[in-house]
Amino acid sequence: MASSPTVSVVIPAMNEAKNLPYVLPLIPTWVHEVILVDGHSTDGTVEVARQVLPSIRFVQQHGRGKGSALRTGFTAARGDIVVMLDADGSTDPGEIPAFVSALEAGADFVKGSRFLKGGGTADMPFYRKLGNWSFVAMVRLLFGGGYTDLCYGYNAFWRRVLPQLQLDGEGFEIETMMNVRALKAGLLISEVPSFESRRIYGVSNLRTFRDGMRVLRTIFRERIQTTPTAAHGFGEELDGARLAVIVPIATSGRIGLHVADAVSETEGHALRSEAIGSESGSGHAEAAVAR
Ligand SMILES: Nc1nc2c(ncn2[C@@H]2O[C@H](COP(=O)(O)OP(=O)(O)OP(=O)(O)O)[C@@H](O)[C@H]2O)c(=O)[nH]1
Ligand SMILES: [Mg+2]
Repeated sequence: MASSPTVSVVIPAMNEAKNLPYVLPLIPTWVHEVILVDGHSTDGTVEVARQVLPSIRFVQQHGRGKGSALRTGFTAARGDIVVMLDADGSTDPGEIPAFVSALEAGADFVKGSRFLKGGGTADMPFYRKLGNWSFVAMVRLLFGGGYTDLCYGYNAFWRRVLPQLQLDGEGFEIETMMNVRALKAGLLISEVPSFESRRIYGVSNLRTFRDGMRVLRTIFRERIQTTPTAAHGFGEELDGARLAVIVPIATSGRIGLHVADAVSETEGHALRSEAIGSESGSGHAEAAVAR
């Protein structure tokens, strides 16, 4: 029997000392390594993290911004699978098995969606929802794929696909860049429902207008630029971009995956699903692909 893939969890953190004690203990113990990318914190983030999770690895980010931090963490990661997690309590480590199962079920790249049935958010004022919805619509129009969410920091992927993403973003546009480049590279992408909680303590580092403009510029730049490492020629595959729709369900105490027609709460958009694998009951997963 093939051994289980190893999993690296990458956490960008800038002054999150008060939040980490609520986040780190929830990370499943089978995770191979947890990497905290410190953004020059001055509140004891590193000391608290070491106290709460002695096995944690630290890396000092190169450059500034969440994008730079994540890229530093990805370079340091050694696992087969990389999962991105926020340090502020917004993303639930309890959802990690759903992301990993979707990758094991055949996806190359898995993105959390707050707008799939079963997902949600308590951390998005109306104006941010409006911005995100506009960007989602733009990405659908320009790149296909049928995403239901875009500017959300809960993603996971096989580390082997990193070279195809060629990430170079520095700030909060990094998630948009990953999501769009995954489409451009012709990766098999899954969305899993995810719930975003409010950050527990502290204030957001995101500035809505400034960072919204960075996202907008990224979308347009990605439309104009070709990605040299794309698995398929840019343009020809965009309409047929493969989006898997996978909904986690509990199967006799284990996380399983169940094929479902996903309905975006935002637009009532139904994605056609078609089973590509079915080994539930053996602890494996099923995946559905909308083409
Ligand atoms: N290392 C590092 N981490 C960062 C940087 N900017 C943000 N982060 C971390 O990235 C994660 C997300 O950033 P937030 O400031 O919570 O942004 P947000 O989630 O869009 O905003 P809220 O919804 O208000 O929480 C958190 O864990 C931050 O600590 C940075 O420049 N360096
Ligand atoms: Mg946050």
